[in-house]
Amino acid sequence: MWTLYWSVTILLPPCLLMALPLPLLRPEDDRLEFAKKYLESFYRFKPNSGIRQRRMTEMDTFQDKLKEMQRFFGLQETGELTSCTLDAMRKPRCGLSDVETFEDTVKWKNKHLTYSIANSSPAVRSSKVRRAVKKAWRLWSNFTPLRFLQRQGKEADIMISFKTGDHEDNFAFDGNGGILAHAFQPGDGIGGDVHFDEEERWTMNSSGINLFAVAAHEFGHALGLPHSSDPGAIMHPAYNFVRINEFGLSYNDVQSIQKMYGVNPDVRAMSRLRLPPKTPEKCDPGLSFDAVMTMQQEMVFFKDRFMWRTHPNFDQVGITLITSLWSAVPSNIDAAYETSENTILFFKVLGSAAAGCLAWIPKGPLYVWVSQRSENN
Ligand SMILES: [Ca+2]
Ligand SMILES: [Ca+2]
Ligand SMILES: [Zn+2]
Ligand SMILES: [Zn+2]
Repeated sequence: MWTLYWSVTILLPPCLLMALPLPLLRPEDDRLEFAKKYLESFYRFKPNSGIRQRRMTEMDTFQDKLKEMQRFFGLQETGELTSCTLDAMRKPRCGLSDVETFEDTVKWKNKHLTYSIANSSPAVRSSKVRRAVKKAWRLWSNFTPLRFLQRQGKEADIMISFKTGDHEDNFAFDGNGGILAHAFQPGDGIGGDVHFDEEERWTMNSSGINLFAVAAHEFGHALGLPHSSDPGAIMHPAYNFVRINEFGLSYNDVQSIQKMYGVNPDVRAMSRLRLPPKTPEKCDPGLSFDAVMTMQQEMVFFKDRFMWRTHPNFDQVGITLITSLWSAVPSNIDAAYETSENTILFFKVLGSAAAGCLAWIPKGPLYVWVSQRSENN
């Protein structure tokens, strides 16, 4: 089946080669099968199916690919299928590969691009889709000379649509969860087009899958950007939308898009924008931390919405979002502490703006967020 699909994709123009058919991830797959399919889909892992003698080689490659994935997601590069790794793999995400190289030259020649919204999903009204799409384009036009104009009908550079299952682009959707959307690099025809999985629970808030957040990411691909391993970037492949007031292009996104298209010539508009947040770097001599705690054998360092986890057995320290482990914990915490009952307390000084929490206890001048440490975290 894999070979058959290959024979189809090689007929496509080079800009579409990223749209390789993906093996569908299914919840009933066992852990190893699931991980193999994930790495096949997003890290170009090629299993040697059915050849027992090659099993060792396959597992070596599997381990290498697993490490590559772990590095990309800021996890400890164990090469083993830890529960953290599986959790990261099970997160809803973009359907494009994380190792696909995008050519800088594959970009739009025009600065004025047109888009058309072909349909809506049963979960959201079309007026809301229009609003989310417009807002997502604005994120990119704010920092670049690109301008986006909505058109009716099929005569547009970027066709936006909701699709289900196999929709004849070799890039089938997988129902609720898993892959949320995909997009094609700039070009003629299907180039630049954006497809959303119609079966997701699309919302305009943080209760399901936020359409604006996914659109913003996919539009980055439609403009020619690849995935970023920076967990703070919109171009990070995993869905991690939590708070709408913190959602915007990161420094990394802005740098990448301006490298391709230049800066917004409207200096006044640019000056009104908030500076895109930079993801902290662990070797920055000016770096300070919001909080530090021990968690079993690990030390966890917190800064803004990010954290680093150090383990005595691993030299490499990756950066991840705090919300990738504790979705309810806000940014810029003031202290964190693991109690003896496997409970972690997060403290934040009262008066700081924070929306949503798992359970908070007003305690004197502090809010305390309580989180249960799950097994193997
Ligand atoms: Ca899906
Ligand atoms: Ca197109
Ligand atoms: Zn993507
Ligand atoms: Zn598609």
